[in-house]
This record gives sequence, structure tokens and C-alpha cells, in this order.
Amino acid sequence: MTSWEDPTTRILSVRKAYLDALLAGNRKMALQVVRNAKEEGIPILDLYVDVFQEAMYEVGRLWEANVITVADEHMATAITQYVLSVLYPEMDFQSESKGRAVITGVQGELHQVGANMVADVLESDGWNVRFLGTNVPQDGVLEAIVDHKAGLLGVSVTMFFHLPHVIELIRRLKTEVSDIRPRVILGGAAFRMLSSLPPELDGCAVAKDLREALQTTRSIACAAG
Ligand code: B12
Repeated sequence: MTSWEDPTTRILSVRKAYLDALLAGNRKMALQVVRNAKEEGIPILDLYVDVFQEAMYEVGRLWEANVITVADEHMATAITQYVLSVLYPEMDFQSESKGRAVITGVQGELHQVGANMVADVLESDGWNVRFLGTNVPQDGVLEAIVDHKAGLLGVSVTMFFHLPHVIELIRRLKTEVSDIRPRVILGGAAFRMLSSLPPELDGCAVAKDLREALQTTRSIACAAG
């Protein structure tokens, strides 16, 4: 096998080409890189985690180091959101239903890309998903859970300083919503860094990335029958 055929080398070169397109502000090129990779048979999950997520983390490092501007970072996010929206209707959707889910970013949280990816991939895995976006007021999340009769609530938190909002949301879910008891899965950068959950979040599942999110939600769907 040449190094070009090695899947690890290949995904790294796709990531580099995608990142170059983001930094050049070239939407068409970003989409083309992804389309070529899909045609070569690179699984969508690998594209989401190993290309989009890792490229965005690199954008964050370059921004923090002042190598790129805040406008470059916004542009990279806009391009990634554009690419996600093009890929979404092209996904393979499982016909067998796993249940109903609400996915949201917590109140105050402006980071949306991770939650968006989780919503799309869970939907393609058979969940009937309502994706609320991010920075959703708690009342709105609770209403959406009741309205959608959700068996699963996924909450995304990037910034540590938003943890009190998720704690309050879960407290209100337990005390104010009586007839629906969705299982809760938490994710986002804040949970990637926490070594253990605060006691108020006992009973919630945590996923560090999309792969773990799929594994955990599949076992939740099995347990729910
Ligand atoms: C784009 C970006 C922004 C954009 C977001 C726009 C948007 N529409 O999303 C804007 C400009 C708004 C922004 C603002 C800020 N940002 Co910012 N941002 C980023 C950046 C570059 C990329 C984020 C991203 O898209 N990541 C890619 C996604 C796919 O990764 P992810 O969220 O981790 O998601 C994966 C998993 O965590 C998991 N997951 C995520 N959500 C969920 C949910 C569930 C239910 C599950 C199961 C799993 C799951 O699955 C995903 C896929 O595997 C990051 C860099 C980074 N390391 O992420 C900085 C970063 C997160 N931001 C940072 C900072 C400091 C800020 C600001 C405070 C800056 C400021 N001074 O204003 C504000 C805070 C805003 C707020 N109140 O929330 C820091 C945070 C450092 C820290 N931990 O303290 C980072 C790390 C940049 C850096 N290197 O310094 N940001």
C-alpha cells in the first residue's frame, strides 16, 4: 500500500485540503473536497469528526494564536455550516425509527456546529429529531420536549460558564415536566474537558464526540424498546 492509499494519510490530506479551502474563503472548493472524499468512499462519520470537527478545532487554535482574524474564523464557520446543509439531504436515512429527540444548544451558548452535526447524524440513524439550534431559552426547550414527546434530549455546551444553565434546565425538566421523562445526553467542548459530571447532572449520559453519541443513543434506543 502506498502512503496515499493508507486511510489515515488520506483523511489527513482531506482535512488539510478542507482547512485550506476554509481559510481561503472558498465555499465551492470546500464542498468539492468533501464531494470527492465521499465519492472515494470515505464514510460520512469520518468526514464529520476527522475533517469538519478537527478543521474547526484548528481554526480555533489559529484564531487563539492570532494567526487568523475573527472574520476568518466566522467565515470558516459559515462555510462549514453551508457544507453541512448541503450534505444533510444527501444522507442515508434509516427507515426503522429509534424514537423522538430534541437536540439543542443551551441558553447563552453561541457555538452551534457540534449540535448541528449531532442532530443530522442522529436523524440519519433513525431518530425523529427536532433541532432547535442554539442559545434556546429554557422555557422553549421544555415546551419543545413536551410538544415533540421526546424520549431523548441532547444538550450541547461549549463554554464552561454555561454549565449552570444546563444544570438549571435539567432541574426544571425533572420538576416541571411530569408526563415525559426523556433520557438526557450531554456533549460539547465543556464535557470533553470535564473529568466527572457535577452531581446535579447524575443520570445524564455524556458523549465526547459524534461516534460516542451514536453508540450511546443506540443503546438508549434499545433500552427504550
Ligand atoms: C466557531 C467558534 C465560535 C463562533 C461560533 C459560531 C457558531 N455558529 O457556532 C463564535 C464566534 C460565536 C464563538 C464565540 C466564542 N468563542 Co468560540 N470557537 C469557535 C471554534 C473556532 C469552532 C467551534 C466549532 O464549530 N467546533 C467544531 C465542533 C464540531 O466541535 P464540538 O462543538 O466540540 O462538537 C463535537 C463534540 O463536542 C460533540 N458534541 C457537540 N455538541 C454536542 C451535543 C450532544 C448532545 C452530544 C451528544 C455531543 C455533542 O460532537 C461534536 C462532533 O464530534 C472553537 C474552536 C474549538 N476548539 O472548537 C472556538 C472556541 C470554542 N471558542 C472560544 C471562545 C473563547 C469563544 C468566546 C468566549 C470568544 C469571545 N471572547 O467572545 C465566545 C463565546 C460565545 C458564547 N457565549 O458561547 C474558545 C473556548 C476556550 C474555552 N474552552 O474556554 C475556543 C476553543 C477557541 C480557542 N481556541 O480559544 N466561537
